[in-house]
Order: sequence, then C-alpha cells, then structure tokens
Amino acid sequence: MIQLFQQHQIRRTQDLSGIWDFKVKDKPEKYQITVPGCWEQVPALSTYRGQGIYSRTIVISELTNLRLVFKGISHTAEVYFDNQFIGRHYGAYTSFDLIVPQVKAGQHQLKIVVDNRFSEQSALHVPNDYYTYGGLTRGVVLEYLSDTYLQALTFTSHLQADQQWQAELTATIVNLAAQTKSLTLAWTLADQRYQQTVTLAANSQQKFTWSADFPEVTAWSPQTPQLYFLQAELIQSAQKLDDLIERVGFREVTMKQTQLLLNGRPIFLKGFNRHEDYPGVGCSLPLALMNRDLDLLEDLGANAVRTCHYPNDELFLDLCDQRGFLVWEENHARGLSLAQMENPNFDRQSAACIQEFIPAHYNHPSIIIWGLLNECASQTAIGRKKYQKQFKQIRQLDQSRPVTAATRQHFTDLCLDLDDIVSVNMYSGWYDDHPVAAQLDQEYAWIQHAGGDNKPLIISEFGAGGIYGDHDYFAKSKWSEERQVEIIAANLETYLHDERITGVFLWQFADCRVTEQEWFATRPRTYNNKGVVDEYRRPKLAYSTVKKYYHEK
Ligand code: ADA
Repeated sequence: MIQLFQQHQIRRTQDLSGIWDFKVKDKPEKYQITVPGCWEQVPALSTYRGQGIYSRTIVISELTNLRLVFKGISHTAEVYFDNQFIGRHYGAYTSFDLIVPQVKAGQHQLKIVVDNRFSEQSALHVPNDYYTYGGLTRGVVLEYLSDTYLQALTFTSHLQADQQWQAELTATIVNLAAQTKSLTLAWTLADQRYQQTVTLAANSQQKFTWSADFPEVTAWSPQTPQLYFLQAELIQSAQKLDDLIERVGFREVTMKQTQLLLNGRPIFLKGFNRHEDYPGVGCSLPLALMNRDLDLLEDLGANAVRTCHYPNDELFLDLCDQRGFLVWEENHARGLSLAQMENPNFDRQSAACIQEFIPAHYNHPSIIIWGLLNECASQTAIGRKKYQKQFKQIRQLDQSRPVTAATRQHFTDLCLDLDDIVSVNMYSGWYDDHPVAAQLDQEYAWIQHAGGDNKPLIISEFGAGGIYGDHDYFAKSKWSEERQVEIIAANLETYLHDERITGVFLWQFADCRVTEQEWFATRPRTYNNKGVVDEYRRPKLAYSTVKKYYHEK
C-alpha cells in the first residue's frame, strides 16, 4: 500500500509489497526480505553499510507500457528490468518512477542494486544525528499505462472575500504515442463535474486547468479534517483510457504580520519533531506504527508534526490529512557545514529532492509549511546563496505555503530575511545553562534587526536528553528522566505564555537511532535520547509534563 485511498479505478496497478530475494553484493548468503523494509531488520545485517541486491519475478498479463513507482529507496538505487539498466535514483526520501514501454505478456525479472554508503557522491546522506538505513524502505507498485495517461493533478484552494471557496486545478497529461491524440478530460470534485477536449502532440506532455467556485464544501481544519476526492479521467470515443484520483481539502494558509492563519484564523502550533525510526523496522514503519505515533501525539495534546529532516512517507501524510494534524515538511538536510554544502553534488541533489517532493506532496492539506536546510551554514555568504536558491525553487513550485529554515546560528545567521516564518532551534538548559526567558529575549531582540521582524516566530526545536529508566530524584543528574522534565517544563512555561511565539516543536517525539560514525562520543546508546517516549514508544516522565502543558494551552 502506498496511499490510504485508491488512486485508480481504471488504470490497473499491482502492489509489489511482500517478500523479495535479497543478497549482499559479492557475498553468497541469500535472504528473504520484506518490502517495504530495511535490510537492518536481518540480524546479520543490523549494522551493514554497503550494497545490496533486491530481485523478484513479476508477471505481466498483456502487452503494456509498464510504470514502476518506487516511493523510497535508501539511499541510491540502480534499477534493472530483464537485466537491462533502466534508471538510477539518489535520495531515500523521495519517490521516483520509471517507464518501460511495450512490455510483452509473461514473466519478467526486476532487480534493484541499493547502496547506503557514505561518500563524496552523497551530499545529503552523511553520518548524522539520525540513521541512514538501507533498502526498499517504502512501497513499490507497478502500473499498466495506456499510451496517454494522467501524470499528476494539483489542487489549490482559496477562501474568497465572501467566505466561499474557489479552487484552481491542473492536470498533467503525457502522450507516449507517436501520433497526436485528441481526448476528453473529465473532472469530478465535490459533486461538480467539468469536461474539456484536450489535444496532445506526439510524444508530448501538457498541463490543462480547471478553475471553479465550490460554495457547498466544508473547510479542512484540525477540528474538521474534511477531505474530498478529486478524480480525473481520460476518455476516447466513450472508452475510459486512464484515471487519477487525489484526496484534497479546502483550506488556506496565510500570514498577517506575526500571525499564522489557517482559513483566516490564527493558529498556534503545539508540535513535535519526529524521525521515521522504530527498532526492528528502522525507517520503514508499517501503517499500524505510524498511526499509533499519531495516537500518542494526539494523547499528548499536539496538533503539529515537523518531518525533520526529510520528506516523509506519503502514508504518514495521508494519516495527518485525515486525522487533522498540521505538518511542517522539510527538504532533506541536517546540520551541513559549509564544506559539506560545497560538495560538488550538493546543489544538484538538493534541487532534485525539492523538485521531487514538493509537487508529489502538494495536495496534502495537512502540510502548511515547507522547511529547508535545518541548521546548515546560514551564517556564511556562500551558505546564504544556497539558501536563496532553495527558497526560490520552492516558491516557484508552490506559492500557497510559507517557507522557513530552522536555524541555530544565533546572532550570526544571514538568512532570516529570506524566511516567511522565522524558526529557531534553542536548547536552553541542555546545551547551555542560560535562563530560558532571558535567552528568548536576547534572541528576539536580535531577530528584529536581522531581517526577521514582523514575521511569525516558531521555536522549531527545544528539549533535553533523558534515558528511559534512568532516575535521579534528588540531584536530577544529566540524562535522568527527572532532569529532562525540569528542562522541558522550563522551556514550555516560557514559550507557551509568550505572545511573540506562533508555535513550538519539541525535540523530539521518540528516541531515534543515530549513525555511530562521528556521533559515538556524544550519543549514549548510539541514540538521540531526547524523546518524550523511548524508541519503543514507552513514555518517559516528560510525557505527562508535556501532555499537561499542551492540553492547557
Ligand atoms: C539539532 C538538530 C537535530 C538534533 C538536535 C540535538 O538542533 O536539528 O537534528 O541533532 O539538535 O539533539 O542536538
């Protein structure tokens, strides 16, 4: 399963989830491995970093153009169809597709060589404060494509002065055929229908639009996460050739000076940073565990999640859409130094990630903020140019959402003027012992002169480490659950009562595995231990502290 709803009623699709053959490159041992999944789930491979080969047979029932959709391979993939190389992809957190034209009926072989090594070739996956797993970590499907097919639909809603909703829609249609095609494009959304005749030149791709008022719809919000199916069909001489279904919500995100507004009303974000990580399954969480994370977040009184520090599995975004969570989704990058940003592959790999995830996730109503370049070299002139480039690229792809970059370059950041929302990561009480309120005042004063005035302000990270089960009631020594409570409470007490702040994202929801290389000295257990639940989601003392604060706000 790659989405929580059926995307096609006409196009034939087959889910390739299941057990695949797997072997480590140049080693004889063979494994039966789960897809989606990480190879770290195999005991012998729990720390393996290298290349692995996935293979399986697929059976095609009729001559067709075949489309293979990979929702996430960590981190580099080379794909072979019947032993022919058909494509390569870098980056674990974005989906990609490959089309094999005119595939004959019968058995075929699919082979994917996956690599999760760190090297100069990889600018974004580097040893980091989270783990880069290996494997086909998100779903894989195959589709039977007609010569002319719907590649994408986008939906943008706008609340007009008379409080009625208006929407702009686009359909991207691809014609693989060597002849011009003339077809009917039929749209359906919220009981309204619209048809248009579309003509596509041979081997071309084109966008078509529909714009309409929707006076009867219910707005999407955390309280009423109302969703609608947007369906488009391609019809030729009364024969339905192809279709695509998206699930959308009518909602609008705007800003008024320092306020962030949803559907014209100010919102306050009570959020958590969450990594995709769970013992045994690595970054490849099954739906049940994703949904349980949201059960816990709801119980904690949170209304927002930040997908630090990469685009998330679309199933999780679907859950957020239907459960009414607000999402800050982030481009892939964490804590890259200037030298790392100057890796010759950095610009290209970052641009590819943005180009892939923003259009792919554009229709999710839950996503209200795009983030980029968490804690990278925003204090340098070269870094600023790279920030500018990413802000520009995101805004070209989407003008309907604010864009931000979480910084920890206190008093030296050169990029706050680029943000729509200023976001700062502050670890008062953990990495320093300054009083929270005084530190916030200093930070705020600096923000006003550094290009961040008159913008919403989010505390995008704050928190403290606490090792599950480590108690020190009296001295509250570092890493004890008691010390974690003390620090988190002091931060929340200040931020939640300060009118200058629009939202907070606690670091972090659950403990997560980190890369041993470069991180072993500062991360006990090779984990980032700042979760309010541990990696198995067992609540620490801080759980009830946050729950109290979030429910009272
Ligand atoms: C950073 C970073 C997080 C995490 C956190 C920490 O601010 O953005 O990914 O590393 O600090 O735990 O120190």
